Amino acid sequence: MRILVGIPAFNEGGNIGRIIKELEGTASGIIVCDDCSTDGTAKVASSMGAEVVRHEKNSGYGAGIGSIFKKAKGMEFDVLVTMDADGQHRVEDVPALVKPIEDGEADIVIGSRFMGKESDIPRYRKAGIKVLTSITNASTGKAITDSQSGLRAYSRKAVDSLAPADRGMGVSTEILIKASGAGLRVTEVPAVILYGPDTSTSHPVSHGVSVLASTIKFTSIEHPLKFYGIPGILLLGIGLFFASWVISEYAASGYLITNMAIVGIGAVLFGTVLLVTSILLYVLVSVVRER
Ligand SMILES: Nc1nc2c(ncn2[C@@H]2O[C@H](COP(=O)(O)OP(=O)(O)O)[C@@H](O)[C@H]2O)c(=O)[nH]1
Ligand SMILES: [Mg+2]
Repeated sequence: MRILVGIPAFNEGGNIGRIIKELEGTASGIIVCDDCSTDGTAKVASSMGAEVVRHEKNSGYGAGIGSIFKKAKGMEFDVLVTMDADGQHRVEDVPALVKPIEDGEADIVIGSRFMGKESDIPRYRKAGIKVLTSITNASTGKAITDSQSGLRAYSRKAVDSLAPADRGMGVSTEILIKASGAGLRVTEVPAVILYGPDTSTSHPVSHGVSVLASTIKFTSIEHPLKFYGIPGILLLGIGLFFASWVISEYAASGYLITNMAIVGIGAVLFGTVLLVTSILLYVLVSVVRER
């Protein structure tokens, strides 16, 4: 098994050297995506033999994962493992992470911090990750425990069939939504994720909001008919109900209930907009996919 390790890194000059050293004997190759660091991250990584992909300007974690996938596509490997550069992920968890792919049982393996192994997660982060994971599961129809873990293994097939586009932390969810659409098999293994003083670059609230926004975006692209069409039909039904009620009241008593009429017309209009959106988006996505 050739294990290629991809590490997105932003100002991790103090950590990256140790991680590359620890990967000796486990990784057959290492890609470090240096996202315009100012602290010599790239220098340390390339001096230690890692393949360095450099961004001209800071583009975000997701852009880093995207560049790692792009680079990996042209390289030889059996499994691509992604792990963070800040020391939160342990090299000793890698063998168990790649095993389901080695055994031909999965295309994507997530190292989950919620499967029994002790991770000392701050309570607000735990709550946030659980909410984001539930929303991801609602979108994919799967029962994953940790949709936000960056410690993952991807089969060659998964890397070849995915092109992550989200530039921020939403990329973890994006990949799971796209994987579900592409019929890739996703599984999880327990992993320990270490929390220390310098293990986060973004504020947890803005982090959560940005992941939520991209989850909505990618769900709507993946399932436009369900996402816009079902609410559209419901609103259209509600609107027609109110409209027919207003009309029959008017016929019976000659009195026009303006409030109800406004609600009815509003719901019909909004429902129609959603329905048209769902169909247009569905056609658009189908055309783009065929290309
Ligand atoms: N490419 C890239 N990587 C980043 C950026 N910000 C953070 N990272 C890396 O992504 C990983 C996870 O980031 P971190 O802020 O620790 O996320 P958290 O642990 O989920 O809060 C670390 O390896 C960081 O070095 C960025 O702007 N661009
Ligand atoms: Mg971190």
